Amino acid sequence: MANQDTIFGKIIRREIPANIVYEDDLALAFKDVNPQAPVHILVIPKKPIAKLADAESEDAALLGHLLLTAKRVAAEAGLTNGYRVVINTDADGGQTVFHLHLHILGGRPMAWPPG
Ligand code: DGP
Repeated sequence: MANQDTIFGKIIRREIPANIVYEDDLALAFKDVNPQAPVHILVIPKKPIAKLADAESEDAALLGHLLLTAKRVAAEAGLTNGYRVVINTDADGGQTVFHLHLHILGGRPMAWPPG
């Protein structure tokens, strides 16, 4: 599973379009095609880690970079009143695309607990 291609791999390679808001050597951020909040952006590693449960110790710096990228992207999106960062992991987590991604959700108050 870890190295299987997904729709997000195609977005990284520009094989399908996406509304990209940030990119560097390690990460890409783009607007979710099915937004669940006024701001809904996905942050993904370029490395094709399928899910959080597949991350290894060697990915520690990359995982930190993804969180800092989420912070940066949220600030650039103007989310000064806060936001939520979500990682859905595997079947019970509700993951549908098996390329690790962080959801940044903002622009409205978030409910708790999530569904
Ligand atoms: P998850 O359930 O955590 O695996 O969320 C996957 C998200 O990916 C979901 O919110 C919809 C989004 N998504 C799926 N396909 C595409 C696509 O082709 N383009 C974009 N921008 N987002 C997509």
